[in-house]
Amino acid sequence: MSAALQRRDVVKALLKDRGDILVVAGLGSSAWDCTAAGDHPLTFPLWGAMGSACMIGLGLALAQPKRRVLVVTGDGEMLMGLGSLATIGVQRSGNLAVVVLDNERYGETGMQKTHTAYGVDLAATARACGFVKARVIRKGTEVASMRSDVHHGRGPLFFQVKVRPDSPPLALPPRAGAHLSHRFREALLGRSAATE
Ligand SMILES: Cc1ncc(C[n+]2csc(CCOP(=O)(O)OP(=O)(O)O)c2C)c(N)n1
Repeated sequence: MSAALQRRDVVKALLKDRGDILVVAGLGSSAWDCTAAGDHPLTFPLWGAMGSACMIGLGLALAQPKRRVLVVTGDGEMLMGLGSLATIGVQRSGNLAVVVLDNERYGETGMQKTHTAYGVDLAATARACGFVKARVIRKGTEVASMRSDVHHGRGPLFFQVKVRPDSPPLALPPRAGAHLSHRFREALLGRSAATE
């Protein structure tokens, strides 16, 4: 395990000056990381639905082609929805980026090793599925160009960021699903459209 990056630093850098980008946060640690960077109405954190972060992101990207969409999720969550990479590759959504915070563990449930700890290469999988760029990020010096790609580059983009298997303090987003989806719709569509 050669991970040197700290997950909170990576997510904070990704979401700095985030503009109007739409963010889907995978369940557990990735959602806490996004909240620690600043709770935001245009962040939709999953409290469950393991394996569906990328598909929610793809749905948003297709429905909102003028907006950029970022999925921030864990390697366990990504592994559970691996087939979504093939669908994104087929759809070729230019406005979609996926960032996997790869601690090689199922952090929330006791730090059991995931398949990436045994060599499964998520970036290579994304590349084989047709993502236009798919890279493993290991160094702090690579984070700025990843951020630039996420905010400005043509997708679909995939970054597998090797992070330390640590557990920073909890930073919980609002819990109620109805509230989260309503505030997201209102921030995206405006008050009247959101209630239609
Ligand atoms: C379908 C389903 N299976 C199992 C769980 C239990 N669970 C919640 S979080 C989690 C681990 C998530 O691991 P990962 O995505 O790698 O996140 P991290 O290590 O960053 O916490 C698991 C297994 C769940 N919520 N849903």
